[in-house]
Formats: sequence, C-alpha cells, structure tokens
Amino acid sequence: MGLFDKLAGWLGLKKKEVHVLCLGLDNSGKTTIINKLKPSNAQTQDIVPTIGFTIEKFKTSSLSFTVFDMSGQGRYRNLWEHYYKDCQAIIFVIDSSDKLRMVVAKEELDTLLNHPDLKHRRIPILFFANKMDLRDAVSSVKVSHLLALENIKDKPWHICASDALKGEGLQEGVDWLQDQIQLMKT
Ligand code: G3D
Repeated sequence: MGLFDKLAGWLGLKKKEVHVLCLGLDNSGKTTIINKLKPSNAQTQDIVPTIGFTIEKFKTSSLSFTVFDMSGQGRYRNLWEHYYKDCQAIIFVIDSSDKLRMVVAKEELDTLLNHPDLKHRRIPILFFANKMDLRDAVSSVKVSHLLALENIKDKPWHICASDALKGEGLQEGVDWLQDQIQLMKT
C-alpha cells in the first residue's frame, strides 16, 4: 500500500476523487517521489513523453495524480495548464542541489501562482526540497527563501526536506497534505 492510499483511507474519501498535481522542473525528483508514494496497483492512465515534456496520470481508488515537467518549452504550457482547473492540491518538487536552476523554478512557481485558474483558490501546496542527501544541497529554509515562499499568503503551504531515493521526508509531507485536505472537506 502506498502512502497516498493510506491517506485516502484515513480520510474516508473512497467515493470522492481528489486531484493532485505533482510538478516542478525536469530532474527534480517528481517521478521518484511519486513512485514511492503510489501503490503498486495504481492504474496508469497516460504517459506522454514525446512532445517536449512528460505527462503521467495515474489513479488510486480515490486520488488521481497528474505529474508533469514545467521545463518544457513555452508552447506546451497551455497543455499542462489545462489541468489547473480541476486540481485540489499541488505537490511542487525542487532539486535543492541545483542552485543554477532555482531561479527558473521560482519563475515557474510565480507563473503558476498567478494563473487565473489557481490565483484565487485556497488550494494547499506541498513543497519537497528534494535531493537533500547531495553535498551541494541547500537547506529547506534556504530553498524557501530563494523561492520567496513567505510571499504566499492566500494558500496554505508547507516545505519538507526530502531524500526521495531513501524516501525520507515524504511521510511528513503526506501527513501535512492529509490535514489540509481534511480541512478543505470540513
Ligand atoms: P523528474 O521526474 O522530476 O524528472 P526523476 O525526476 O524522479 O526522474 O529524478 C531525476 C534523477 O534524480 C534520477 O536520477 C533520480 O534517481 C534522482 N533523484 C531523485 N530524487 C533524488 C534524491 O532525493 N536524491 C538524489 N541523490 N537523487 C535523486 P537518474 O540518475 O536516474 O537520472
């Protein structure tokens, strides 16, 4: 059983599906994280790796995930933005060791936060400051400053340091998301 299947069970969401978007730059660790979280029997719906970025969709009994790279070229943007409208939670993954592209991650995050389909919605955003095991990794506090997360006032957010290879930090993030989704439902 994956972490998210437990989450769904605890929340009693078996009848209602929650859509989670997992995004971030390519190579940040999204696939590794999601593979750790999803149950082995999750149904994969689409993998579309050929058009400049990858979209993967899969479903557990009550959670559906869409995973994509935000570093595709601008002309593909409208394809992934199409998923914003229906999502109820976002997981944003950052490679904490990639200082050079942290600025690109920030630009993508800012664009995301200002998108009309997300801007005025109080959806929770879970940040994974991933690859903490690498020597060059900056702390989650530093990642938080570099992305100016303190400026996000209208959405609940949380940042977790993670090492997706070992699975460290993932449970803390899932626990937080569980609380947030629970709050949304009450
Ligand atoms: P993406 O889906 O965001 O593009 P992936 O990223 O999950 O494919 O991960 C990109 C590479 O980073 C992979 O290495 C993966 O094993 C590695 N990676 C993911 N998370 C971590 C982490 O926490 N620590 C370290 N050290 N590496 C991580 P490869 O070599 O397969 O390209």
